[in-house]
Amino acid sequence: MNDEKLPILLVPDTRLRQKARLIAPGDEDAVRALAPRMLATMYAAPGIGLAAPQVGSNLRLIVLDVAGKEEPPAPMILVNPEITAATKEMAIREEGCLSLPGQYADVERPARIKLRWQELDGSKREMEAEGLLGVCLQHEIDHLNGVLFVDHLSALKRNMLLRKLAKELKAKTRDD
Ligand code: K2U
Ligand code: ZN
Repeated sequence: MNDEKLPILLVPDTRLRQKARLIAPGDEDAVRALAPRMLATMYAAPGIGLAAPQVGSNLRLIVLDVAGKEEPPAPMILVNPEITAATKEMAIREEGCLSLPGQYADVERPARIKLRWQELDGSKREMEAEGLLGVCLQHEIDHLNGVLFVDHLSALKRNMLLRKLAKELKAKTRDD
């Protein structure tokens, strides 16, 4: 029950463009019910990250697991994650998004970030992140602010990618 998968919203669903709200005292039960389901949804996609808005929740909650296939799973649940610092140095990596299936593009982001968040029990945590973890965290926190990876592309590239996605989703619904 608790780890029943959830449907992942696809662009252009407007709920992907809303700013999620801070998790506050009283949200504990909702978060404890949602987090395992987000992890189950992420692993089934498969993905290495997922943000609550992608499953229709406006809570500032993200889950991720960047452990490789050979390593044991290392799931993380981050409540109210916040980037507190970012290097001027940038890094480019090809990104995808479970809400824009089949679309990929190179995205430039700060190479290293400082992050703070809360655990489910409310304890405050801080860490530095770079590489795939750093990109995944920035990608997921973007989702909490209604920002998608295509927003970091030139207008030309963004429009090409969104047109291609719309065409593919239309063809898919026609085939279904
Ligand atoms: O938020 C999401 O849509 C899940 C994203 C997270 C992500 C995007 C780009 C770079 C890192 C993480 C992905 O769809 S998860 C799929 C994936 C798997 C391995 C490497 C990159 C992306
Ligand atoms: Zn995404």
